[in-house]
Amino acid sequence: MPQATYHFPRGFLWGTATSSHQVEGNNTNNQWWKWEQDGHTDGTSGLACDWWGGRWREDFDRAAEGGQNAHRFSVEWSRIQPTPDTWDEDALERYRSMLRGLRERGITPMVTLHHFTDPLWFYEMDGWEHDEAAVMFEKFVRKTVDALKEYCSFWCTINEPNVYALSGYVAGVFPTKRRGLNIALRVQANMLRGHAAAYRAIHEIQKDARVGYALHYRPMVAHNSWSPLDRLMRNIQYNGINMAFPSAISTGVMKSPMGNVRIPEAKGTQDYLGVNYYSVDTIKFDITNPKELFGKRYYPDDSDFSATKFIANIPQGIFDSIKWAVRTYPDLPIYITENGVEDAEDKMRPRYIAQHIHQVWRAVNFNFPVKGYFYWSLVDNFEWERGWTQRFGLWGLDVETQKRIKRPSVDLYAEICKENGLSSEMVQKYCPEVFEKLFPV
Ligand code: IFM
Repeated sequence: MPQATYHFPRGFLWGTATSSHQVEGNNTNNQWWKWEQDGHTDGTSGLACDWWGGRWREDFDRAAEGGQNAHRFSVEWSRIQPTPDTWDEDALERYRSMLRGLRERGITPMVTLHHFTDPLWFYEMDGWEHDEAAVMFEKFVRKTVDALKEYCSFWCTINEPNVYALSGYVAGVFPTKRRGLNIALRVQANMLRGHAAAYRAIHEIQKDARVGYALHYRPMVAHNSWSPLDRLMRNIQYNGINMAFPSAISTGVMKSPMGNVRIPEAKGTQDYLGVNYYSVDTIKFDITNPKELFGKRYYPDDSDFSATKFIANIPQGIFDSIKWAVRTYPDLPIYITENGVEDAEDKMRPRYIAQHIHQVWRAVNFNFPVKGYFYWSLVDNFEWERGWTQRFGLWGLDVETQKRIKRPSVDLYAEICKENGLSSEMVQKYCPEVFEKLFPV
């Protein structure tokens, strides 16, 4: 049996990612809380992981003991700016303690400034549809970055703007008052303006800041590669889902199948690209699905499915995503800002982690500038419209008692982080079923 270790370059960041609403608890002043109370989600966030009550300390201990040297978390706009004209200095102080807490544990923080949640006052003003949305966001960003800059210089302006816009204004599963493709387009355009304004504001405040955003990137293949209709649908879906932000940051024009929007100020506004990768979609022409522009996205029946079939384990997709990023932005540092799987019983997670990290290693060995990997997530957290039905944590969470439950993946990921690599022994121990794939003779 071959013995080997796939090592990563010195200084590689190994971390986990979380977001405020999903872990803090009692985020009563944002639009998601209202959406939950109005019955749109599978359960409510409630106390979540009780980070606002102080349990971030024990979870950061877990991250540090697990050898992680980075953590990505988000700050909650609705806590920091509870009304348009007030700031909550205590909330900012709380985030400062969390950042200090990470630093004291030897963990480099990446702070996300917008991760799906908006203050209720902003939502009531129609949120990102509003003409002044970017200006309002920039005001919040300036205040927050100024308050936190002592402890953080690694910023992610907006998480998955494509998912935010499409899950809300097209699919209707995220909070919105209205729906429509034209509104989704407007919302993404305003988010881009907000991102660009934030990028410049952060650099004004902090010269050495590294600023980017996190793109949910979905590689896609046509159901039948010989079918012109499947290929057409694949291209429409691919461009509609993936390309709004990347096109505008490359050229200053946001391209989408629904139309192009000139946003010249967005050009060049990233110091790194954050890639959130989970799976690959297959696309087929479907005359009965006008809502998704006549395309149907699915996973093939013989996929290696996660517990609720939300994710198909397709490790090659993370390599392809990185390759796409390198071709689109040569030389730009890339961080895998999210990658993970929902798996309450931890049956698939060990192989999902090992296989994806193996593909990241392949990318690094092509000299692609991948600088870090953040597993989603450190501990089970509130999974938006799917509530608590999906468990992405390395650590499990008993929502009733707040007890953390150790899963085997905790130890696997800790061994990877501490070794700065993935070894044949680890794979043999935690996921022998993929040993021959990862270490062929
Ligand atoms: O939990 C989410 C996260 O908030 C954004 N990216 C995908 C994750 C898993 O669904």
